[in-house]
Amino acid sequence: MRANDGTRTAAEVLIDQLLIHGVRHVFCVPGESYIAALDAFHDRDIAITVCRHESGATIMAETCGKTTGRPGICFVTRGPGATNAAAGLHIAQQDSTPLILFVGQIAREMREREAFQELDYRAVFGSIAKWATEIDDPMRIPELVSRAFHTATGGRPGPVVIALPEDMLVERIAVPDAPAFEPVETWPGASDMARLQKLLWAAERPIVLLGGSRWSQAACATVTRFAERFALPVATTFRRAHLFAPDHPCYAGDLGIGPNPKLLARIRGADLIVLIGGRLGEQPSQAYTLLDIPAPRQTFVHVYPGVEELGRVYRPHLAINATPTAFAAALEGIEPPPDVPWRKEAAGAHADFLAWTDKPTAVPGAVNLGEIIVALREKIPSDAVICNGAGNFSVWVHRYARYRRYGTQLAPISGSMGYGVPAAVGMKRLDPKRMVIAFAGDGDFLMTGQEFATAVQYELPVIVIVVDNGMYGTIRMHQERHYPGRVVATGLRNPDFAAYARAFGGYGATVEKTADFFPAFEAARACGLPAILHVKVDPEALTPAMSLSAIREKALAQG
Ligand SMILES: Cc1ncc(C[n+]2csc(CCOP(=O)(O)OP(=O)(O)O)c2C)c(N)n1
Ligand SMILES: [Mg+2]
Repeated sequence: MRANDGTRTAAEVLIDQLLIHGVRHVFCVPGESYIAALDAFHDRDIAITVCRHESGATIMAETCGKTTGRPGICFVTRGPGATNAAAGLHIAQQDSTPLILFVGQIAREMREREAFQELDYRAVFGSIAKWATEIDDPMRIPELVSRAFHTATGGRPGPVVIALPEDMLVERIAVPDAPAFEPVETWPGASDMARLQKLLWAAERPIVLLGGSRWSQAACATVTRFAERFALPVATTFRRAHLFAPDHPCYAGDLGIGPNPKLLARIRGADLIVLIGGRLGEQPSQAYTLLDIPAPRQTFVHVYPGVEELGRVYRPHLAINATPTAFAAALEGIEPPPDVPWRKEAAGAHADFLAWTDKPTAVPGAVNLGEIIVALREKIPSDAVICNGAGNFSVWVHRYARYRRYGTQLAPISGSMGYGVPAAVGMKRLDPKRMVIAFAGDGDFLMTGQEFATAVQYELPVIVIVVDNGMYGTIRMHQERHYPGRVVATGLRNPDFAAYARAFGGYGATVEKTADFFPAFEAARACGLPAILHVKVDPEALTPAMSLSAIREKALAQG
């Protein structure tokens, strides 16, 4: 509140800037270092979600950024709060998600003495954040917060860190607010689009790859129209499957971990690749083996919102510095050749995708995760959000789940375990009407599973499916491949996850065979509580294609 003399505390000025920039949700773990900022939330119309760990809080904020395209906001305390938050910051960096992390900081007069929990945030987060700063002069809060919103969302989005000295936050100041920010769109030039049309007219086997952030429902719809008009096969890159409808006859599949070999062959055999929005990092590029570096054999068109990425690894024949949203709109202005020579390619690519994903493979044990996920397709609404963390269980999720709309997939491009539960909680907090499901491994779940308490606290009925194989399966798989039979530090002795759910005040059920899954799922859905379904899978079922023993035997046979 402004006093009669027109002053507010610096903390109030700060929170007013958030309101002006459109913030409606904030995620935090409280700390005495920013108690004045917490107080300023008291009379302001922003929903605060108090979390159990800063990694959960930053992941929830990251989810907010991923879903809305506007910075997710997180507040944590100095030192240990900030280092705990590093998990979410790194995800925001690798996933190109706008995020602003506010960190309480020691009082200005104590700096450089290594006061209690003192850290130099510029130094600590300098290589993770797009920008890390500290606000010394409260009069500059409107300027620096405005810059943070522009920096987090501009070009390739990412995280910004702002440290707030606690004595600065309580100063009283009279300062005008900044105007609301708008994310900056970068538009392709007319000559870019003319060159793209020319390349398409000269192509025989083109393919489109979609990835990255800065998309929207409208941009996805426009790219779909483009694919239809040009009869182009369209694949999505690692954990960005929600950018193109899986049932569409142009959809060629997911270029992630363990992709369809036919999709890889199709990309290798293409003569024109149009990559829109993505970076083609280590996972989609199959450890940088898919395209030649620096000069791909195929004609390579790269459309990307951040200019520094264009030519960083792959030298494009045509580089277009544009946001996917702006580029998609410009696609309406180009025309397909009179007779599309590759017309049959899209249908073939889609048939390959269906053959790869329609029916689950057989796996050892009484639970077939593939069968569960395939059956789930028809049981959940088309706008249901499917979240997951990292681990081999996610290979089934990415292969068999159907992400039917933009924004229905929340998964860490960074491969950060522990993502699924806080992502689901953050998403449900943002949009309580949507069904939100999280898949987690047994290892993955316990990295951030305590945020289940946050789901209970805010009455958010997410459904968490814990896929328990009693091990850090991915690492065991690598062990069996490289050091067959030599098992070190990958076994896990797990709790009863259903009882864990009940202890928190949620719903819990154990699933020991495939047929038991749906009754448990329906009961979870009906009870209206946050739920955990503890799905016990056979450790032999290590991948959809190969059992644990088969991986070991193959490695032993190869010597
Ligand atoms: C935060 C984090 N720590 C460690 C890893 C390395 N890592 C990748 S997958 C994995 C095992 C995952 O185990 P689990 O969640 O049980 O899934 P599973 O592979 O068994 O299906 C580990 C340890 C990681 N990706 N992220
Ligand atoms: Mg596991």
